[in-house]
This record gives sequence, C-alpha cells and structure tokens, in this order.
Amino acid sequence: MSDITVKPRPKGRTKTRLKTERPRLHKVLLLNDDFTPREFVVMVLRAVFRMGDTQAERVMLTAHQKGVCVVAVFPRDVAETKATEATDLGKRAGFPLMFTTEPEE
Ligand code: TYC
Repeated sequence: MSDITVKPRPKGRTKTRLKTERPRLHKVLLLNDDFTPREFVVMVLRAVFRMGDTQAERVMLTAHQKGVCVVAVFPRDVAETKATEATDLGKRAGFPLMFTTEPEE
C-alpha cells in the first residue's frame, strides 16, 4: 500500500487573482457642426478610422442628426492620436470638425 495521500482540492477559488487590471478603453466621439461638408466628414472617417463608405456615412449621419456619435474604441493613446489627427484634417481644410475622446464606463 502506498503512504502517499492525495488531499482533495479545496472548493472555491484557489488561483491568486493578479492585481493588474486591463487599462480602460477610450471612445472617440464625432461632434456635429453646421459647417463641415458631409462628404468631408466621410472622407476623414474613411482615412483615419479605416471605415468603409457605408459605415462612414452611417456614423456621419448619426452625428449630424443626434449631435454626437461614437466612432470607435481604442486604448487611450491610440484614441487620442486618432482624434487629434482627424480634428487636424478638418482644421487644415478650414472646417471646425471636432473629434474628442472619453473613457469607456
Ligand atoms: N452638419 C454638417 C452639415 O450639415 C455635416 C456634419 C455631419 C458635420 C457630422 C459634422 O460630425 C459631423 N454640413
């Protein structure tokens, strides 16, 4: 007979929970304005956020009708870089087009 006894595994959580939490994602928001041409907004969405024409049209129209639309969700640095890049394209063309970011709930 063997002397080795195998203890039953205790019930419940046995793994140590790692303290590191995933960094929160940030939303990029598109704000409506009265001056930027719709086609320009669509072009920026396609160029900066790699959207297809149908999706870009949808996002632009939602912002146009509701005042704001979530464009995409990224890690904070990516969200901020893309929002700045997209806003700058409008600025350089003389439009008040505005993208902002905010943390996801
Ligand atoms: N409201 C603009 C117009 O009528 C078009 C527009 C749509 C501008 C969405 C910004 O985020 C925007 N020309």
